[in-house]
Amino acid sequence: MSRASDRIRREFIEFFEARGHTAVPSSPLLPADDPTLLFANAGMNQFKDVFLGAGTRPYTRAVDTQKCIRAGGKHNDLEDVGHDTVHHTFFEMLGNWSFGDYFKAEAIQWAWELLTGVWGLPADRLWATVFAGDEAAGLAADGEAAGLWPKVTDLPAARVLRAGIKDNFWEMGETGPCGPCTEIHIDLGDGACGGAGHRGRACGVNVPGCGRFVELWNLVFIQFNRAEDGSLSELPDRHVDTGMGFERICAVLQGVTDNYATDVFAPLMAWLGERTGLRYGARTAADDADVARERPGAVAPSEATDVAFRVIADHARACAFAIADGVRPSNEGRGYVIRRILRRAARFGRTLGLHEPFLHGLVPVLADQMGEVFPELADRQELIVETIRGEEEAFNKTLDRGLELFERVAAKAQGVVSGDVAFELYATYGFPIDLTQLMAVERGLKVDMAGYEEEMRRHREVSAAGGGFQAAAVTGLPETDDSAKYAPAPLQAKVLGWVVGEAYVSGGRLEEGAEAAVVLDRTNFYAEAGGQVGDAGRLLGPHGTFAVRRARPAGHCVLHEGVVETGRIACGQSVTAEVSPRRDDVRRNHTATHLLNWALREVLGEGVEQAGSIVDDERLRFDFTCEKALTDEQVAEVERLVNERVLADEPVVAQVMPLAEARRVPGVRAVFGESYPDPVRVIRIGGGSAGARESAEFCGGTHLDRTAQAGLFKIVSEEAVARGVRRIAAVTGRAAVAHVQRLDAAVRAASAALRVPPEQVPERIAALQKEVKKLRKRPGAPAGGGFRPEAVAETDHGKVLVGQAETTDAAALRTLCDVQRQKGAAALLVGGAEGRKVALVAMVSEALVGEGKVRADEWVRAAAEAVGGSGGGKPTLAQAGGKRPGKLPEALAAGRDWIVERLAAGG
Ligand code: ALA
Repeated sequence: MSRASDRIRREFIEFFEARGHTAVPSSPLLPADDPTLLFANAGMNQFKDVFLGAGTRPYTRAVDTQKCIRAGGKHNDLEDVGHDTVHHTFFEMLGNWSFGDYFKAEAIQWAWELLTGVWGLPADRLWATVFAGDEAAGLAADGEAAGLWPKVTDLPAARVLRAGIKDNFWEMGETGPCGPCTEIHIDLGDGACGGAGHRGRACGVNVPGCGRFVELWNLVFIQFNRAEDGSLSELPDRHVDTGMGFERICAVLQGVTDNYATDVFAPLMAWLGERTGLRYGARTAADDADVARERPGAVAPSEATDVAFRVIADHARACAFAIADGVRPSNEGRGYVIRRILRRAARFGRTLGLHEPFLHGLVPVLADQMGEVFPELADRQELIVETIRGEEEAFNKTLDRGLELFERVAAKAQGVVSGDVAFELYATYGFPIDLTQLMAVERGLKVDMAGYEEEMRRHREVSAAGGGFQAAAVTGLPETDDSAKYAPAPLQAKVLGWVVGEAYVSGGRLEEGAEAAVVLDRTNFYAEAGGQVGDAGRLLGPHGTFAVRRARPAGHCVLHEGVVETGRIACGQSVTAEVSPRRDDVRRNHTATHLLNWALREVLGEGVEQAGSIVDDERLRFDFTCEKALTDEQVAEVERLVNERVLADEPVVAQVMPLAEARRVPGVRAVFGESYPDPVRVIRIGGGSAGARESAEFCGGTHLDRTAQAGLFKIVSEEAVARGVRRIAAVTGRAAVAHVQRLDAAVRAASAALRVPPEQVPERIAALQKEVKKLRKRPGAPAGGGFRPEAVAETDHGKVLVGQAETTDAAALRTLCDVQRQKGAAALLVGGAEGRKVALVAMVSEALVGEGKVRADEWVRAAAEAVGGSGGGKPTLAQAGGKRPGKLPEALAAGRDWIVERLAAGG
């Protein structure tokens, strides 16, 4: 009898639970605190610290199913997906672990028992492999495992094969825990590989491309750690780490050779089939004829449509699970992996005749199917749908034109697609390079990758140069010794030359008033990097001074941009380089940024990822992933936590250490996708201070010596910048004092005008508002005459407005919408509260709806949630009611955030 996948998963877990294992949940796909890893790629990731002896768990045996993505890094299956029937970017890995508890004998015996005893796989079709050793690497053969197989199972010694380091020595990545492994393979019989193996080769265990002998389960005996320099060291203990591809074991137990033909994929394939009129795996002549008869002009089933079915189903899962765990499509790091996968899926949609965004439609199917095992899918379904839809819509705008360009080029190409076409597809049409490569391969073409890289490099230089001096275009710049940049004491340096316009000049002099970017042999100025503004200051020469507005890098050269203030500056002169004390304000803000990053995680959880930051002398700005606006309480708590650590006057220590060691600092943060130098600089705040977790970040910036130097930390704003990304702006030190003084002055002025103590200002204003409302209601008062909505965004079609009105009469609210539309507004959200009633009306102009980003009905619903209501209507006009009049301001704020995010997304 064929076993359903849910049952297979459950039986695996229960089997090991019955043998003393604790069932643990999958870790998120975003590996917490492991900057060496792109995505979780094996069950053991979450236990890496235990293997390394750096962490412990309350149990010594564990079992789980782990969400994995292998689409980059050491383990990357992206290119194979779709073209065969056994690879996935996203998959589940079933695993059992021993942490210094049982070892090889039990691991082997139990695996055998589950496969043959519980699941009834025929013993005579199973094979095992063990590690044959590797002399060059100084690794001995695993004679122990070889001897155990025939002893603890009924597998004859003749079916225990030896294999080398590539197949039987498992490593998680370039570094980390590793060890020899023993694998279990199954012989699926002649038919599974067309009887002849792959490319004319005989079938066999570990023969690449052979579909007859399939690896089922990998039992790894973790004994070593691989260091950054490639060396292996023995771990303090010996552990077991096993991994079995869930989709593959489902295929075997369901009697199919195609993972995509199991019930794991069936709901997705069915949905796609319904949507396209095609059927997965139905490439028979009869089917072809049927489709052609029923749907003239329809795509006919073919090898290509089957590939497309597989790619889309796989990619939909990868995107949905990654987004559920906090990844947002972007142009960097993990976000770009997901964007690439999503765009590939969109393109394969065309193969099935899908021209409208469709991928998001698979999310509810998936959530329905797997939401019980992975509740995050069900809980975040709406966000996943919206994120995918936004991405699809954006790419859809350029996809067809890109495909046309490619077709035109491919038709004429002589074996190669040129680098500039690949670059144009990337830069103008949003085609990830791997997608272009894939399309080229399908046509028997290659992409000129060197040419593409060259275009890319040129483009980067031009855009990096940005405003100011076109430094990137300047050649012949000398290197600057910037080793004194963290010690801002005045420094003696020599003027080597300067950049004026696009030329580097290394002789002569600059007269008073001349603008230039001076180059010194050495400098104590911090050149703009990592979001931190470059230093300002002065260069004092024997015959004049040069005012430095800011220091910027140009490769290994530091440019001191500014103007000759007095006298003149000459090449070869010795000058005293003085950094402006402005740097102290920058340091305050930078250290506070690290504390903020730490506090956000304390308050919002580990899912918070840094999404950008800017630090200068006036303020700090920190972007991070978060689905919802922070509540006032959360903002206050973050502020309080940061100030606590300021008051604790903790030391801030900069440590330069080998990259491998730095990655092991507990809780260390790094921005993924960024490449870090080795050795790397780590900023650690408050290590060992009572109760507080250490903040540790890879960072090259300038920091305080102790946290108390930051002074007061005050959050100024919290807002949305893009879908799923929030921004906090904050001030410290002098700026914080000035900010508080401004607020204080405003409250005092209000208090004086209202003639009440400051604490009573809000109350007094509420009373006045009530009074005004009463007056307005008197006969003769103009209806809505005082309605002044706030402009919250500007679009090509006019302003987007949000405002509160003095009525809950829907007709009156609609009239307000009409009036604003006639005045040229593109959208208006208006709400009113009276007694126990709340009403909201949203209007979006036809033209803005046409852009596909916002609809009035969605808008009004997003707002109405806060007042405990819901509503509906048309894309251009919709209304909602609610039960909590006191929450109207919150509803309007939610409406504002919603539309600002929507308009910002997918651009
Ligand atoms: N960690 C081993 C693997 O991923 C079990 O194959």
